[in-house]
Amino acid sequence: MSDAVIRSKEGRIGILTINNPPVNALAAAVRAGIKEGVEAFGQDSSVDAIVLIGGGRTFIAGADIREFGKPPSGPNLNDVISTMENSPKLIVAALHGTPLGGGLETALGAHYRVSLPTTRMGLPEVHLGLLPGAGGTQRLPRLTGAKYALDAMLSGRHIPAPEAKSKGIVDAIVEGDLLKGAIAHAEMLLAQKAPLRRVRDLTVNLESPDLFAETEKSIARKARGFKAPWNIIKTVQAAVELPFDEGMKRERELFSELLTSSESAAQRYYFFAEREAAKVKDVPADTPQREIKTGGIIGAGTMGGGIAMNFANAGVPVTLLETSQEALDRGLKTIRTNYENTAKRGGMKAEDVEKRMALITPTLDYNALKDADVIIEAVFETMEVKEVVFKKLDEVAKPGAILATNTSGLDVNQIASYTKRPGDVIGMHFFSPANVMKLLENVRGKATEKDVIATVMSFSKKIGKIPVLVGVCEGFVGNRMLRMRGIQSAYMMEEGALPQQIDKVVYDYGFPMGPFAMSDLAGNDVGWRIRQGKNEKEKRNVRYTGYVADAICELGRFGQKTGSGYYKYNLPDRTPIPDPEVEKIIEETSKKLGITRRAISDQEILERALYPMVNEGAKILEEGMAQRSLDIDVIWVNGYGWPVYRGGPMWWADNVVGLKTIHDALLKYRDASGDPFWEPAPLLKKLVQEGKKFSSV
Ligand code: TC6
Repeated sequence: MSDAVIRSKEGRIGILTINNPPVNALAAAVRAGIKEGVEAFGQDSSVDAIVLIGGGRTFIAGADIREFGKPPSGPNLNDVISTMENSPKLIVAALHGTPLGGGLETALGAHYRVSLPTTRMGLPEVHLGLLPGAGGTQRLPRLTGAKYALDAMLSGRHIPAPEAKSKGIVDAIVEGDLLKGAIAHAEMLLAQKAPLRRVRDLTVNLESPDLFAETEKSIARKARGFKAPWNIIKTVQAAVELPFDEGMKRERELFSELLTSSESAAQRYYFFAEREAAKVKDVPADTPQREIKTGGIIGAGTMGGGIAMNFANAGVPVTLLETSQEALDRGLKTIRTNYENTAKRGGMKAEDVEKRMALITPTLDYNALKDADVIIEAVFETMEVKEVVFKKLDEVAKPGAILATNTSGLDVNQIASYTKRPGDVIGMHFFSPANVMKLLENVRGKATEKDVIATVMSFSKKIGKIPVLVGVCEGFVGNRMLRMRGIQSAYMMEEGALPQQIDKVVYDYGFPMGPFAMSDLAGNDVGWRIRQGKNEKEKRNVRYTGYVADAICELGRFGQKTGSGYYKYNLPDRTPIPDPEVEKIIEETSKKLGITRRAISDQEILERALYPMVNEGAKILEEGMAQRSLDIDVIWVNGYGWPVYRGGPMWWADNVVGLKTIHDALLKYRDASGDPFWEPAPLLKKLVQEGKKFSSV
């Protein structure tokens, strides 16, 4: 008997308690323990029924994701579940915490299920590029009908217990002690001589004959590039059309197809990458943290307002400072409108709008920040302004307060030097819109104290962000790499490609949009104004990428907001429409630069757009600006829409393209152009020579 599943008895009820912290994942020992336990109690004449329950914080939260792709060992989960379903003793699964994936599938193998009111269950395999491969696709539709099951599996969402009860996924909700409740439920069923109800014996209700065609149509956009959603639809179709055992066979085939796909490998990698990114190598998990009970934000513009919403959403009171009443009123009005719109869409309760607004205290007085535990500056992006703000903060903030800058590009060390407490200063680079975007690049300065880092990383999670720690360098990690794509996109346009061709290649790769559509969305005037600030000498010193962009801006084509940019727009429709006028501007620019335009293949576009980003990622890694290659991937997937089924730039380079291919392509472009831009990063060269991957660094 293994320790992973503990057997005990309470009267005539046999109890199997799963004991595999932290989340009772279905490791081989757990599978074996359940199977053996069910068999043993099955033959034990002193046992009339069995309760299966999780020890610790949750019932089984799924298969052990780390075991996927490794040679199988121990009984397979389907055997375990069949053993339960065919047990001569009645089995009740007692669910608390998050019974997910294989966990819920195991519970569906029990004859009955009870849960706590707080339990949240689901089949989230779709997020790992998989489908529920232990009968979930066949059993859930038998309990809930095809339509509901399909939605649950395609969304992967966590279903709250009351909803699960109303759909027949659980039979009863018990208050108080779950084990006691489950035992009482089992005894009641025994007293009623309730049948051993096997979910496999139920029939599936198909609500509409068009369900599958309609579902395929409705997910087409969101599921673009992913494999799992399409296979999930096929499995539910099999549940409707085939007998149970054949449906199970079909599920297995479609599951195996996903398990061996690079999409699922990428998504499984990413699951752990996101969790790993929150950990800092030289800041141990037990580093004491500073307490954050209240916050302060300087600047009620788009950024500051969005950041304030994060605090309020997490229930942390925050003081919002502006320099004029007008700006303050404007900022608060935007926040209120955002909340009201969310409430209208059903994203929050109407009464919560006031509750959240009440957590935000507006002020024009720096002294109002004196009690704040963390203060985030989100003011205009010039060093002069930051200097004034941080000197002032140094005067008013209480000792030990964390002083953060939301700068997206200025030197955090210099900002810290304006205070007498540089150890308390850190960068918190939110992405716009800050109330929506999950990524948070936390920027560690030379002097930033470890407890400040530990506090900010965990506070980031508290306010719903996915934090990644980066170092001080121009553009930090995300924007520094993005620049590489921007440079090559501009050159390719001058050499012969049109915005729509480049955008299509990037979109087809899996990004939500290409670089030019993105620029039109963000506003082309932002970069233009920065370029105008540079003098001619500066322009000549760097390789200038703004010739077409400048010409476009000079015509007032600032992007979507002006109805035209690299594309035309028939507002309010935001679909980009290729514009012959832009084509003319581009052709004239090429002529002026003495470039003979040529056809550029889609493959060249892809390589020139993405390989330089990987090369820059290598430099970032080598300089220690990111801790690990996975941190870079998390930044790109969360902040810039790199398709998660490609794992992020570094995983894609490591596992799909191969570092040698990228290295050789960089040399090819370097030799063809004579441009040192293409020189492979020393780390990339070294890894290629040693036959290693970025993930080994
Ligand atoms: C499946 O079941 C397929 C079946 C088909 C069979 C043929 N495996 O997220 P947290 C670790 S697919 C291994 O920080 P939370 C996690 O890495 C699976 N490890 O905590 C972390 O480790 P660390 C379907 C796992 O409270 C620690 O546990 N199931 C697994 O915020 C704590 O995790 C899922 O997709 C796992 N399955 O959230 C569920 N799960 O401390 C995936 C977690 O060393 N899991 N770990 O960093 C989750 O959604 C969440 O972890 C949670 C807990 C809601 C269970």
